[in-house]
Amino acid sequence: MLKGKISPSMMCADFLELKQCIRDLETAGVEYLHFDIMDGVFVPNLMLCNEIMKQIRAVTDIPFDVHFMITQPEYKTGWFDLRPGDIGCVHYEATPHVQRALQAVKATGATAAVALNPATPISALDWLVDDVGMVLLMTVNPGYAGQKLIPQTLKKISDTRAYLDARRRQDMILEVDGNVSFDNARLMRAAGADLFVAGTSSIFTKGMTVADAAAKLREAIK
Ligand code: S6P
Ligand code: MG
Repeated sequence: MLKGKISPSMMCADFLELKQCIRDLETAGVEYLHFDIMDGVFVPNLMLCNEIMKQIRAVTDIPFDVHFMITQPEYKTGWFDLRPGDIGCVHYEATPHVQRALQAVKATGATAAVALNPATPISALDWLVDDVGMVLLMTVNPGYAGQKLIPQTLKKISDTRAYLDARRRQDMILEVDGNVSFDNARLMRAAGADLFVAGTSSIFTKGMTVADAAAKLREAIK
């Protein structure tokens, strides 16, 4: 099993205190910064953009974990500053040309990854499993922070881990995104997840410092 890692969701950060937030996340030793890119078409919301990523890149060395919730990603991932060490993740449901979109991500040197919505079957990976270094399982329907876990996604995590093990892909990162609370993170870890998107349910919990929340999440995913 890979080490449990944390990828804080930057759309949940306090935008007015972003620089300090990044310092706090660095001190907490988070492994990635998760950027949600939403186009208002694939998901019913608009969020984050390349400009904010550029500004953040200038002040930190933490690698980026970019989650594209956009249609036709095969034409658009190239607009973003993806680099070796980063992860670029496109949705299986967003295009009939998901393989081409993964190639576009790979061309940047970043790890190519595919995301599955809660209702998308694991068999969607059948002809992609050799093309990706990470699978992202949505544990809520994409579009918003602050939603409740879709309970059957817990079984989907363990089924996906078994699916990957059967294909000797123990090296595949299995990321989970959506209501990764301290309690849910523990269950997700037990089910086989190893990269945890941390939003309003954990690292950005109101009334808690990032340091305390990160330590509590670390404990849950060890
Ligand atoms: C949702 C998006 C996520 C959220 C994150 C929020 O479409 O992909 O990355 O930002 O899940 O976390 P939480 O703890 O508020 O559910
Ligand atoms: Mg996300």
